[in-house]
Amino acid sequence: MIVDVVTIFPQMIEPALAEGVIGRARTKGLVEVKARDLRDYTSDKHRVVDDVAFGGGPGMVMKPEPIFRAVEEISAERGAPTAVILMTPQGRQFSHAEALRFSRMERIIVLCGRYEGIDERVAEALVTDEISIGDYVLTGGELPALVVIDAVVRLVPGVVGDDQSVANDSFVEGLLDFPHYTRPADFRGMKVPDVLLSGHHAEIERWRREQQRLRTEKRRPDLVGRHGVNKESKS
Ligand code: JAH
Repeated sequence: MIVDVVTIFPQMIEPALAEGVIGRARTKGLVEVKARDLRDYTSDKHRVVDDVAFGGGPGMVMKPEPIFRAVEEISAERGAPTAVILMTPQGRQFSHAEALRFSRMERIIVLCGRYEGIDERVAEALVTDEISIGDYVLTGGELPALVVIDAVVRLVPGVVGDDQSVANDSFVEGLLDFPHYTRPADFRGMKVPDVLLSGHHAEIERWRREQQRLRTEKRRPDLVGRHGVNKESKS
């Protein structure tokens, strides 16, 4: 998979994706991530990427020309992308299902905005998916882009070593995860539940599933009954 990220702050993207599971996936050649400086696609001496808003009002708007040129040049270099994703609070909410869909694509381009907004013609003519990561406003699309890329790339086959752990992700099953414990069995008087020390695998599985149900009901009632897997089926 190839991910091209268009941003005026490539240094926010590159180092964040050099570590851990995603960093290893890149060195293994499972995925290529390249941060592209939007200013490299300007044609004026001052490499200007923004301008005043038609109709007035505070704040600057990102100019369409550099963004169009960036997407066109990247497409010419790589081949046409399957998705051109714009990070914006106006987008639909990102989800595990959406991550899975993007993870099956050969090439994606992620556009990061800054300022008060992006010229609407970018969304109209260039963008296939407008994506939000939640109902809050940030100072730009770079952090949301990192969130999306992390969630997508870990679903590319081979990136996460144990595909059992991907299959068991909360939100795949539609349930929150169960509580985890490691040694010591007694930490400052706080005991690990006996069942986990029992060695009874069937009982442990039953306990974990029950914990998942209780947690999901209590913390995320909105998830209950959404995926179908979480009610009666599967124990
Ligand atoms: C803010 C451009 N849903 C999170 C999110 C995504 C993008 C932005 N903010 C929040 C943003 C300013 C300029 C994008």
